[in-house]
Amino acid sequence: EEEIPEDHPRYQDLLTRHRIEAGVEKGITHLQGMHAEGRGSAFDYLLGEETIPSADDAERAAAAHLLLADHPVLSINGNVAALVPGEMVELAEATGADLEVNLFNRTPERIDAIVDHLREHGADEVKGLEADAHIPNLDHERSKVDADGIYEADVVLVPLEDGDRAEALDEMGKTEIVIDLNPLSRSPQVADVPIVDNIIRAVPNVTDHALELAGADEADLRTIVANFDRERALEDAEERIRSGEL
Ligand code: PTJ
Repeated sequence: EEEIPEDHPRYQDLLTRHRIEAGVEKGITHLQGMHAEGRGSAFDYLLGEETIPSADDAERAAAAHLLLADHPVLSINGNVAALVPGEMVELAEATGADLEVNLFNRTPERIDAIVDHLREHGADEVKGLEADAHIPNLDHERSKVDADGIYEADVVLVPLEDGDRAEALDEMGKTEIVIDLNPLSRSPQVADVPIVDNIIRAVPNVTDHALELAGADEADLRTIVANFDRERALEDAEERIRSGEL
């Protein structure tokens, strides 16, 4: 990371790419994670590589949902662990959420490597090792979750999630917060709160909102949740991408 000069015009993008490569080398990130990163990077370029106002609204609504939840869980996959491990730990602390490693391409080796990596970044307890429950309507390996984690959570944050799993979680009746740079992908389309922003910017911003809202009344948090318009958030992002205005 030291080798990239900070004033390079594509600094953040290069840093992101480098972190994904390091994640693959460390056994944390799946090779498919590099393709996912490439797609994300293209959408971020079209968005102007900044948090658009409707994404900031979504990030505030996400913070309110997490603070209102009885049992919020933040899901971690190989890309999330490589890109924002410490930031996810901070968000969990700010909102009282649990962290759960939940992989699309599940192997015991990657689960262990990611749990260790999160612990190195300050996590205390990390769920995902038990895998003693299943998300209904998904094939066996891809449905594994912890019974006292994602399975019983009322609010879940699933960044860079696969569309089938996002749909299945939605069908379970969970309040779903998705971070995904592609507003047309199925996961943000089924989310209660679609955050169309780079996870690198999104997670610290959700944490900032959560810290700012920590002392707010329940009624105020409920107002933030009720006023958030998911359709508009998706339309705004798509318009921005199609406009070609950078
Ligand atoms: O670690 P695993 O085994 O759980 O696998 C994780 C990946 C991401 C490989 C897996 O879930 C996958 O293949 O996902 P997809 O279907 O490629 O979807 C990833 C989505 O995340 C795409 O819509 C990308 O545009 C988006 N994306 C990629 N990088 C970022 C991003 N969104 C926000 N921030 C990013 N940095």
